[in-house]
Amino acid sequence: MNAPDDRAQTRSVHLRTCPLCEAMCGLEVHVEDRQVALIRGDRDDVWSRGYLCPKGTALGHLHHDPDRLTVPMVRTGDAWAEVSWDDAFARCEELIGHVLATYGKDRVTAYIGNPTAHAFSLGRYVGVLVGMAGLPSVFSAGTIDQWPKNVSSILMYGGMWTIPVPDLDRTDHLVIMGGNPQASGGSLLACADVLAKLDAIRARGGRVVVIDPRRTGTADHADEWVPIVPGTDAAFLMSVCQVLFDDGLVDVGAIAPLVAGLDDVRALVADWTPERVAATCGIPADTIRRLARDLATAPSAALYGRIGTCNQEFGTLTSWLVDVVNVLTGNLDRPGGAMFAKPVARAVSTLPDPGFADGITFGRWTSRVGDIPEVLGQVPVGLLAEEILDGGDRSWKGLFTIAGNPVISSTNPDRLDVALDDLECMISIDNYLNETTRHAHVILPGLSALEQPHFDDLILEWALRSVGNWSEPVIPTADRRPAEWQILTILGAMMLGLRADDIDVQAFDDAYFSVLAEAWGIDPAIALAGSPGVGPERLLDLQIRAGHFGDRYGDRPGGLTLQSFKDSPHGIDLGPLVPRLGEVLATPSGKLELAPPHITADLTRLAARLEREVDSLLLVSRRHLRSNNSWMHNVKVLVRGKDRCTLLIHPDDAASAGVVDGALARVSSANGTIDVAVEVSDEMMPGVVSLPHGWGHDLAGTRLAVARAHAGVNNNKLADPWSIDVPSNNAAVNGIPVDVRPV
Ligand SMILES: Nc1nc2c(c(=O)[nH]1)N[C@H]1C(S)=C(S)[C@@H](COP(=O)(O)OP(=O)(O)OC[C@H]3O[C@@H](n4cnc5c(=O)[nH]c(N)nc54)[C@H](O)[C@@H]3O)O[C@H]1N2
Ligand SMILES: Nc1nc2c(c(=O)[nH]1)N[C@H]1C(S)=C(S)[C@@H](COP(=O)(O)OP(=O)(O)OC[C@H]3O[C@@H](n4cnc5c(=O)[nH]c(N)nc54)[C@H](O)[C@@H]3O)O[C@H]1N2
Ligand code: SF4
Ligand SMILES: [Mo]
Repeated sequence: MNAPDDRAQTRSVHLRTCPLCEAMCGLEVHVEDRQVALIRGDRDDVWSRGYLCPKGTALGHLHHDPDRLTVPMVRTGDAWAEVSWDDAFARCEELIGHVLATYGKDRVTAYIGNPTAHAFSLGRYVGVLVGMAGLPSVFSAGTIDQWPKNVSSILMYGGMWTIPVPDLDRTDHLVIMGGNPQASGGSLLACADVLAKLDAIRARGGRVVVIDPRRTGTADHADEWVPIVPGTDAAFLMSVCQVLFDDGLVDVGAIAPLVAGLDDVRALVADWTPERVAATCGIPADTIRRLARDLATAPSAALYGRIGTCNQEFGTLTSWLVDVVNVLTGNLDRPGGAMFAKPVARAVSTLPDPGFADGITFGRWTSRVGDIPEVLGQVPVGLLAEEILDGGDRSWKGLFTIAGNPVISSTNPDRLDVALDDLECMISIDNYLNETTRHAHVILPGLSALEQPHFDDLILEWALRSVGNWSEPVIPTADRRPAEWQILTILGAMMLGLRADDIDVQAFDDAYFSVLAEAWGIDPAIALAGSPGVGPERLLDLQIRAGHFGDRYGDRPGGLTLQSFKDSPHGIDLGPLVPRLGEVLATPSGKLELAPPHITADLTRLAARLEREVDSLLLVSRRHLRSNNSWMHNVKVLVRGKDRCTLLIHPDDAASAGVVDGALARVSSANGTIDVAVEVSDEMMPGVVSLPHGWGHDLAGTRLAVARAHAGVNNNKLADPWSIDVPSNNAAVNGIPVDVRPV
């Protein structure tokens, strides 16, 4: 757009997709003299129609944050120096050269953080660093997030990102378990303004149910809130399936010829009656029966589970059962049910893993400490600290962190805080000197969101519609700083033993581009000739042209190219979800595997849970609309107002514990103790308390002035790093037994 408006000659208005969450809101960014003057929703955006949240308006504050790094930082002892890019890369070369010569590349790993999935250049190129460097394995925020869903998806459908999304626009009945889109904006469910969709379901006569230990802001938009004991969702869903079979309500519908394992499921759930699980889940048996029947008898229904169903003891079983229920009730792959998105561009991260060519296997190697079998190439993120400190002659000596802050976000934070100082080469690609990057030898900052183009990648795999939106940079960088894709390529090449001066970024990029073209069935020579340039923008052209709606470089005349999106500044909408299970299935059998043995084997562990008495309070996590994991607490407008890092507790529990609203409570688990302000509220079910994650900014040596003044406490100090969902290696940070008492 870039049209000057009438208020000031120097004011320009730019359209830009917000990269902060999966809602992908279209924004209008007003800029005056290189300063963001105003951000508001773009009412003509084909996807978000003007919707935005307070974080979207913070993009300007993030860009102008005086604490945001814009030049590389090199640490010597406790002293940081701002250096030139040449000097920073020279130091990286020295550090990498040292670990390679002394230990070899098998002692180098990476931690990949959440913004990677949202960033234009990071998301498309993080695999370049990992692949070129030949890292033996990596850690990521994924194992304290959605790994269980990745496991159930790859085993059921053949792709770890083949994740069905609830068709909010057409469903008659929606059940949300362990997700709070009022705060999160929706997750593994890309939709702008989920709450409006919930209101619309009810307005057209449908029903919305929220199953959560907390009566959330989302529950306020539902017909019914069903409190559940944390970590017992799988037991609940087993009994839902039992009712469906017992009542003769199972009808898989049109996908029946594609489904394998229905009889196995019938046998597995047979003795999971509602009466058997009711006390454990805290849900009466007749309520379970009613919820099951409602799902089966609604004209269409979708069951949706998110992080509360993943970051827990039985994450994989629950993630699997959510899909099983959608299948049994005939709601998988039909309008109004749970469907697979048809993205406008191919996602780099959905390429099949060559390691699974002969079938999907886990446990190909085990963790360097504790012998935990890998799952989808990762072991629990909480073990990173242990593997640095106690890995013996296999301990990690080199670490890249890429847009991640595990000292706050991961379990085992105190040990990690110590462990990172043991590294001989730690290089962070990050925009802040924070709790994690303060341990780095070098920090290489990326561009701010407003300095780079944007077009989502992975998130489009679970978007409610087939849409795409191209954003030009809003405030191009004044200096010639490398973008993150260049940084990743250079570091990858250094891991190959190349010297900074000898690295030909274009040549590596041509090679990467060609590999992807080939994988998507396009002749690399034709693609290279048809998409000139370099980097993620060129790659995006390939992703679009090789995709479902693309022109395939002339083979499909009239198909889309990147230029199509550049010509449509408010985005292109290619319609709602369409049934496409047959097209997405990539399992070895070619069928939807309804009862994967890797998952069902875990039912013995679940059965044992029914025998376990719980007599302490259980701690769960929560999010807030004005916060984003650990890294946006440095934005003044977002943290002002009342303290958000509080312990939510039911009035009865507060009375028994002797704690009062506003006063400090001491919360202890088997792993740690923190002191935190109490917020008494009947929005918590009795027996469960809640803390947000992402806080604890009081550590020395960071450059986060605002966050430090609103430090809060780190709830992950209470988590046990060895407490995991076994089939996925995902952290079980929901359902931690804690003791609460006055300070
Ligand atoms: N107890 C508990 N713990 C949790 C969770 C929970 O629910 N409960 N949730 C988990 C979840 S779902 C996640 S995803 C993880 C998040 O875990 P992380 O990804 O490790 O943490 P973030 O706070 O997202 O850290 C993001 C980092 O990226 C940097 N950054 C931001 N934007 C950019 C960019 O554009 N480029 C670069 N190079 N750097 C950037 C920030 O400065 C920050 O250092 O936390 C997990 N931890
Ligand atoms: N504003 C904001 N938006 C965000 C983020 C953020 O930090 N802030 N983070 C982003 C990221 S990285 C992610 S992964 C998504 C997550 O998106 P969501 O999954 O929507 O995350 P939450 O808002 O934490 O909601 C999780 C809910 O699970 C409930 N819960 C906890 N344990 C259990 C359990 O055992 N069973 C059940 N049924 N419920 C349980 C909690 O009470 C909470 O209401 O949000 C993304 N969006
Ligand atoms: S909901 Fe907020 S944070 Fe998420 S994309 Fe929209 S404006 Fe950005
Ligand atoms: Mo996440």
